Amino acid sequence: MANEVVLLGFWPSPFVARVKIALAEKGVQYEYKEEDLENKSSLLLQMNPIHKKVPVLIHNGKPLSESLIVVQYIDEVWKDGPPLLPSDPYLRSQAMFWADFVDKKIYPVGWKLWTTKAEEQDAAKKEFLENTGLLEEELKDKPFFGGENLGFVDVALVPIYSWLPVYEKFANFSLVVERPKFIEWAKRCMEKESVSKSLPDQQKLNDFKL
Ligand code: GS8
Repeated sequence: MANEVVLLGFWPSPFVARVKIALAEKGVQYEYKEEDLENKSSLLLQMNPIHKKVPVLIHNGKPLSESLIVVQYIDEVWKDGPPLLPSDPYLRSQAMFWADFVDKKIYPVGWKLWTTKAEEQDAAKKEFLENTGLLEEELKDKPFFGGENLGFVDVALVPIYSWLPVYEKFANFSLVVERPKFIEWAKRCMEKESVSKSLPDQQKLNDFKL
């Protein structure tokens, strides 16, 4: 079966970056289409009529959305590449737990660091440090959340790295100082071409305005 793969994306999106990393890890060729979220294409509206958000992966004409679900699908379809999720059911459930934690407790709190002020921002900063601390504990002494290799949780989390200078600037703190292990892990991920080529440029994001 021919593999026709199209990705609808938006360059600053960490959720789109997840899908790009997974496709790069598996060596999948695809066509990338940048969306204007102020003026969504009819293709996006047709392919993701429920949420109308990117990323959307279109595989042989069939659409998939919600980045973690898309990454899981890529892992299951392109079995030849390195696995992202463990095959053991318990370890698999734990990877999904932590990816869900990242969705609920990291990105939304990061968003608040950028978009709120005063007490609300201080509370977000405290929460962000607590939650990245929990992730450091979960990482333990492993190089990656996936163990020796990049895994599902790494793919879910590492796009936050591009946004850190924005968070640090707006909320006035330093993660290198507060969470050195987290930064070391992110830099380790960035040494992989599948990651560095998929993440939005930090400087470009720093200049980006909502
Ligand atoms: C989130 C996607 C999302 O927020 C996922 O794929 O994991 N849970 C989803 N996409 C944003 C761009 S990134 O901030 C989006 O498409 N927004 C358009 C809109 O809200 O209209």
